[in-house]
Amino acid sequence: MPRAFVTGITGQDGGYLADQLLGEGTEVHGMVRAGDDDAVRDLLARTPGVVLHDGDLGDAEGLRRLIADVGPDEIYNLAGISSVAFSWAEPVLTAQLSGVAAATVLDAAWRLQEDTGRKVACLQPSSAEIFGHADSWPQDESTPVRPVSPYGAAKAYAHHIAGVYRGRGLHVATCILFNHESPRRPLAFVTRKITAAAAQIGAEGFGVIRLGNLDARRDWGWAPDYVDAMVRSVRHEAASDYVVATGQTHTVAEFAEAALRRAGVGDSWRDHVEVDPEFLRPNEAPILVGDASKARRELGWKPTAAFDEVVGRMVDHDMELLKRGKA
Ligand code: GDR
Repeated sequence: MPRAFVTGITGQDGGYLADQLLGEGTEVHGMVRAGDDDAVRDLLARTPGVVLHDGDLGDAEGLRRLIADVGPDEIYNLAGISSVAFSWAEPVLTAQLSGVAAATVLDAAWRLQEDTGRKVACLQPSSAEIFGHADSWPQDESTPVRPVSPYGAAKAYAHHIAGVYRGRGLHVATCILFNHESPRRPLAFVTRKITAAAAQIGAEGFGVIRLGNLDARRDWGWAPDYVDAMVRSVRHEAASDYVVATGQTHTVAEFAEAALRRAGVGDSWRDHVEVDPEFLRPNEAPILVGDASKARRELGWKPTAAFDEVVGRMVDHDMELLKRGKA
């Protein structure tokens, strides 16, 4: 039975990854931070089969020891700062956890492979944010890396160091993930912020969603699909970079409209959206949309849910939470 080691296992993607890997018979080990008790409880309730280990991305020596002790066949490095907005407030921490820590993980994997003579296959989740103000779209694996946010810069470093270790003989795949959503998305991200508020407005008939840039265009997919691409790329015979995206782009305003309509607000949806400068970022890409042809061709991957379904599932979930008094 293959053994996987997952950092960031308590996050949205980590949870779906644990589900998928356990479901297909992989032994799953996850690293959790001390004090993350609520997230650990939720994870164990959903996926009781995971084996958890205390660890911290910031503790390079401890992480190295943990990877050597667990001795995985596959490593998924999902931990780090995932909020682009937060990265503007904490650029150094973001560089450490979403950038430099990738070198620690990959170096530990490489040493494990050297010591045991067994293949260790790794997944580094890259981000569409590495493209920043791209000159063209859709973006693909050949689009120049030119980030415009601290998060994007950190992920660009991690993307490049993944290539470095691939060149050293380690199987390191990167999935260049465009936005991917689900009911498990925290409220800090625009989609869940909108769907949770839309459900509330739909139920009460009043209320306003305060948002930042309504014109930003993003490519929103269904998170479990993106996790499936990660597993496929780790298990593919050759390691490579893969854009993972739907190829469809919508503005934040269109997301809000779709969510509010789904919640039953109808044509008056515009009355429930306001721009609040607090949520504007110092700089960001106007349009991110990905061309996942290479993942389709080489991995046999394709998205299973389009924009309307993603919005619908999230709003329905938030309406259900409200009904059960759990919002
Ligand atoms: P993003 O996700 O930064 O694209 O990163 P987020 O949902 O935070 O923002 C998407 C777009 O919405 C605009 N926006 C707002 N964003 C937030 N959070 N809150 C608001 O009120 C708001 N109003 C407008 C943003 O400016 C942005 O344009 C996600 C994360 O999952 C990353 O980890 C991942 O790498 C990238 O997607 C691809």
